[in-house]
Amino acid sequence: MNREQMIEKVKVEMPERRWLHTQGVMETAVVLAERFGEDPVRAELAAILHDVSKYWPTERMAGIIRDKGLPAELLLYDKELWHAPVGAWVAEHEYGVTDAGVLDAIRYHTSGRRGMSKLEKIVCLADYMEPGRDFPGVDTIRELSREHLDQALLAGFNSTISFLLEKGKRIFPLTLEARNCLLE
Ligand code: DGI
Ligand code: FE
Ligand code: FE
Ligand code: FE
Repeated sequence: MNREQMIEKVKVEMPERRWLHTQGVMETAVVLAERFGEDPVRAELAAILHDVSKYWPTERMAGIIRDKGLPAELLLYDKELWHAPVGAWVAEHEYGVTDAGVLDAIRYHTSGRRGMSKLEKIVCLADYMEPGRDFPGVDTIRELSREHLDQALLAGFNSTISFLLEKGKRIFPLTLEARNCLLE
């Protein structure tokens, strides 16, 4: 499947506003890739597909997690986390993506993980700071991203963890590990 075909297929999976977000992540990921020395084509590909299953019914995502051998532990944490690993599965099996690094960038774009690759960091950070995002601290993240990939991403994880604490929600272990790893 070529880029244009992928875009047409992804667009109809989501409402207009989420497609606008996806375009923002695509543009931002390309800029960050050029800035920090990653392949912009791979960064854009991961960005196109990163939220592909975001609007799937919960049961459809849970079905993929159960039936395709994704980590069952996910089912114990916030449903918001599920679309990332499910998206990686969909990218591979419905869009024919074979680049394991791109699949991992999709898989870990929400949670992060210990020892993230540069591509994973770029997609996760682009998701935090694309132009349509507006949350307390986003401008600090954008500012940090001019020079410091890790510090910008750390600020992103800090903001997510604070948000989850405030809401009294569970925190997925990979997010804590991703943050701790950036502080090592
Ligand atoms: O899909 P997006 O909205 O573009 O962004 P995302 O994939 O980063 O999803 C973020 C949502 O996931 C946000 O509302 C917080 C929620 N979430 C729930 N539990 C966790 C979590 N995010 C992280 N990183 N870690 C969690 O444990
Ligand atoms: Fe997402
Ligand atoms: Fe994210
Ligand atoms: Fe996103």
